[in-house]
Amino acid sequence: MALTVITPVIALAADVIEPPKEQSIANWDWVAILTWLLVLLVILVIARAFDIGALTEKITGKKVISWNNINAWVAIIFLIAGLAGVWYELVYHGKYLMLGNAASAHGGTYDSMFYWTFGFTFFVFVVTEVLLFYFMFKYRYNENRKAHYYFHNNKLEIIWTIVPSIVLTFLVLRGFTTWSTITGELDKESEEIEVFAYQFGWKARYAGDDQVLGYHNVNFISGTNPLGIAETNAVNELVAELEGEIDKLEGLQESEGDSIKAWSTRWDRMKSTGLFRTYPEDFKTLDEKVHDGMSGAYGRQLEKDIKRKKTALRRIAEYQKDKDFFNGTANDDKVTTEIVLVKNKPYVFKFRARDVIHSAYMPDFRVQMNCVPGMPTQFAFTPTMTTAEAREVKENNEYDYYLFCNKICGAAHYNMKIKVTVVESEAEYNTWYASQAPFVAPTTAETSEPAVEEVAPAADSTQVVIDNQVAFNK
Ligand SMILES: [Cu+2]
Repeated sequence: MALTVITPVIALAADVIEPPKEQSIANWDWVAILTWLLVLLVILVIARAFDIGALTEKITGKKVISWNNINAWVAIIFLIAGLAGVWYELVYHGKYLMLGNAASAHGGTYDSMFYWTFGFTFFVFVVTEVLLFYFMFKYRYNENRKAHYYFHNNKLEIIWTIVPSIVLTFLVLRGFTTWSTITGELDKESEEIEVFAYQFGWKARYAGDDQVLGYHNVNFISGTNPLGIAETNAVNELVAELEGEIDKLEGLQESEGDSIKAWSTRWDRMKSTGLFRTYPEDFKTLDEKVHDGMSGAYGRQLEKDIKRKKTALRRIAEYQKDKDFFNGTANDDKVTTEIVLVKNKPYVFKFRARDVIHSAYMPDFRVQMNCVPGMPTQFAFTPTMTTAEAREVKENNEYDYYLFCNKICGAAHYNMKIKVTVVESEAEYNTWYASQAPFVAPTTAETSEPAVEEVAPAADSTQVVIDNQVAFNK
């Protein structure tokens, strides 16, 4: 009886976790449907039996249904059904809980810690559940038995305080030592890779031939320099851009009165000619402009924007004074949209975030670290399994390692990932690495002859633009 109920319930639970493929009537699972109908029938028969029992009680005045016994047996059925559900979940969905073979040097210790914790808690879970339901069954109401009032027992108190304390101390100490080993002393050979999180994506930065990651600052972030790298040209470009924007905003500020007057005139015209009915959207926008202009909100916004941009300029200027900050180490850095690692080589990932807290999560390597704006974090590890080996183990030719975001950081959080590839040899890595462009293209002196010719006309045309600009300004 119990199994008839459990099987469809478990099947349903499995469907919720793994929705079945679309079905047509032809491939409906008739066995499942019949099982459900049978369950329904059994429930109806039981309900009917209770009705009859209640009626008999009424007529004869004798007790027919013992609710205490029924509740006691329901407890046992619940226990069996629950444990069967746990067993089913472990067998059929356990693979979603387990992460598969660890692909990093520290992964084994990490996993063993997980198994110990899971083993202990699972054992306690089963024992307490069995006792809970068994006692419900055994000590159900019995009119021939008097309840025993049991107030306190020091021995029991001591046992159930000390035993969990010892177990928890063991688990916590083990966690602490493991974490200390994983995050402890850095391998001197470790290669640094910066991982930059933003809504919604990741970028990686390799240190370049000089093996040194250049400085960075949040104030340097621009369209062409998303990581805010301290590189002279990029920052100068940003300064010019900001100055241009300030000029434009100040221009708008100067003509503020004229603008408001022009908007009002247009507003009046649209209203009087009835055009506001033909173009309701345009009129709505215009109406808002007039409103903001009259109330002073427009002027205040301009002032605020100018102030913000000037603050940015001032901050950048502070950093520009520090020559060491722009020491050129950033020039050969490579910003990539993929991470490539060499097997058995130690790495240290330096995490940064631009906007909100993200979390870098590489399940295969058993790595997770928060990426906090303004607070650099790091995680060092050594990959021990190449992507090709992982594909073999998982029997999946398309399997890839990924670094995911594991902190719900906004609407497109689910899509925030960057591919991580582990290659066997340094040579394979070098091929990929050479294909990635450095932040600053090598100067003409470093490149071959034809490149110089290509660059030359560009310089001329820039000069033409500047000449025109000068002529225009005159
Ligand atoms: Cu995120």
